[in-house]
Formats: sequence, C-alpha cells, structure tokens
Amino acid sequence: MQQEMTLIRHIMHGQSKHPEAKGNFSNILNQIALAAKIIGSRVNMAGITHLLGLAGDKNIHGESQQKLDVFADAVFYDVLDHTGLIAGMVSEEDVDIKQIPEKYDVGDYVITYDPLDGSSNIDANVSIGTIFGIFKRISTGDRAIESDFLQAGRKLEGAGYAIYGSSTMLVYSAGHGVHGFTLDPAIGEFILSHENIQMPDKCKNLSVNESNKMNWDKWTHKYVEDLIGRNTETERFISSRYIGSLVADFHRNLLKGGVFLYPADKRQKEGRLRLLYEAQPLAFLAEEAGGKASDGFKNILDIEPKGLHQRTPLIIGNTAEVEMAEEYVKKYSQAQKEEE
Ligand code: P6P
Repeated sequence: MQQEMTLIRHIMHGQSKHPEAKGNFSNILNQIALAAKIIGSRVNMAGITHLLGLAGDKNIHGESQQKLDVFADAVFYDVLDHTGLIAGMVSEEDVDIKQIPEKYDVGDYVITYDPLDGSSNIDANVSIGTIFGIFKRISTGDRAIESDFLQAGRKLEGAGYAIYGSSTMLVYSAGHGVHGFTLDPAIGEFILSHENIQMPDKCKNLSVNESNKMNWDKWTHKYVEDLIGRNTETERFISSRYIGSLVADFHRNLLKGGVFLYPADKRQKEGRLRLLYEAQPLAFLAEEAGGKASDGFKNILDIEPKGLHQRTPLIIGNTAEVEMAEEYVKKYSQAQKEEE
C-alpha cells in the first residue's frame, strides 16, 4: 500500500534536512494543523451549531466580529499557548500582544495570525481561511515585545494558511517550497495533495474589487484596463475572479495563475489589508512558489513594519504582473501628482 504522506511525516522529513533543528518548528506546525481541524469542523457546521452571525463586539479595526472570528481566535491561541514554544502572538482580533499565561514556559517563536480571514462571507458559505506567520523572537525577556513582531517578512521562519472550502486544506512553507495538504475527515489527517506548488506562468485571473473604481489612482485604472485589454473578441486570456475572501482568491491564483490587488485609493489611503498577518505570510508563500508581492513601490517582504496592525496596499501573484503594477505606479503616480 502506498504510504500516505501525512503533514506530520512531511514536516519531520523537512526537519531531517536540518540536523540542528530541535523539532520546535515542526511541533508548532503540528499544533496549527490541529487548530485548522477544529476551526474547519466548526466552520463546516456553523449553520447548525448557532456559530453563525455577529458576536456583538467589534475588533480593533471597528469591524463587527463574527462568532466564528472569536471562536477561531481562541482556538488558535489555545493550541499554542501551553507548548513552551511561543513567546507571544499577534492576532487581528486583539489590539495588544497576546502573552503566554505565566503558568506556561515561554519559547523562542512568535506568531502572527488572522484567525478567520474573509469572515464577512461566513453566513454565505463562501470559502474563508486562517493565515499565519512564524518568526524567531528577537527579545530575550520573559514575554514577547513589539519588536519581536515588527520584523520584515524576509525574516519569517515559515508561513501558511488553512482554507475552509469544498475541502479543508493546509498550505505552508518553511522556506523549502510551498506544500498543500488536504484533510481526510475519515482519518482526521492532512494528506499531501499539492507538493511543491509553483505558480503557473500565465496570469489567468485578475482579482480586484471594481466597486472601488471611483476612488482608484490613475495607475490602477490603466493597469486593470490594460490587463483586460489582453483579451480579444475571440479569445479570453484573463478573467475577472474576485471572491472577497483573500485566502480563497490567493489560493486560486496560486494554483491557476493570477494577480490579486487591493491598492491604496482615495478612501483607503493605506490600503485595506494588514501587513503582519495577511500580506507578509502570503507574500512569503507567493515568492516560494515563484510569484511576488508588492505594495506598488517595494517588495512586501522588504517592508519594515511600524505597527502591529498597520495596513498596506497589496499586489500579489504572477511576478510579471506584479512588476507591471510597480512600473504603472512609477509611470502614472508622477503624472497624477502634477495634475493634482
Ligand atoms: P472588500 C475580508 O474582510 C478581507 O479582509 C479580505 O479577505 C478580502 O480580500 C477583503 O477584505 C475584501 O474587501 O472591500 O473587497 O470587501
């Protein structure tokens, strides 16, 4: 019988390439996989377990929290806080660093995570996901401090996401390729289904919320127009695909080729998406898969964060189309400034 490559086996195999590894990173990934199973099982049953709807509070960004947001946030923290591997965590759902309870040991890693990205889609049964990044801490005290989290994405030890869709998948990279695992609910194991994912060369999908058009900068208008302009009366080379759930849009573009953009505009001058627990982890994966991510001016992985919850414009996907966006920003921003 062909031995199934489970996530645990794959991680241990990856770890065996690093004799110095103490297995701590592997243990963190295993715990994140446990969180993905628990969250995924509740997402799939949300309609019947009264976990749908609003939790009645707002998160630090003033966005209404869904019950599942709060649940996912707690699950992700609970599977990691007692492991002795983590010094602290930053979540979209909490303004401050989530420290480790005093009764537990503090470890060498810090985690950034968006417990349930796309949660506004939960009630419509649209795919949503959990995004995470793993850094080595910088500080040495008995608790994590801001500087542990305000690291450029290039310093990530690993990153990934779970996507709760027609199947529950875990996609991660520890810097040696991007690998996707599909949950077999019958045995409760993540099985390797997408080894060493490489983004296809052709940019087949354009993911942007065109309802923001009236607030776009000049470069964004031209960029979208020229991408769609690749199509002819007889052939469609690029299609518009926008789910409004970053993990789902990214996952599709990672597998099929495409570019996702949520640019800065007149209404959202810093962009909408968060640098630490949305853009950085996905940029890490994109680059490992042969793609790229930019804020229009520089690679997302080179940005030195200034705040735990800072937003960033995001263009992510096929390298050629991301670099095309950077050229358009350069070319049209100057012209726009002169017009203003
Ligand atoms: P808009 C979901 O709330 C989210 O953070 C991302 O998952 C998604 O890409 C984006 O916001 C959608 O924003 O303005 O298009 O609804």
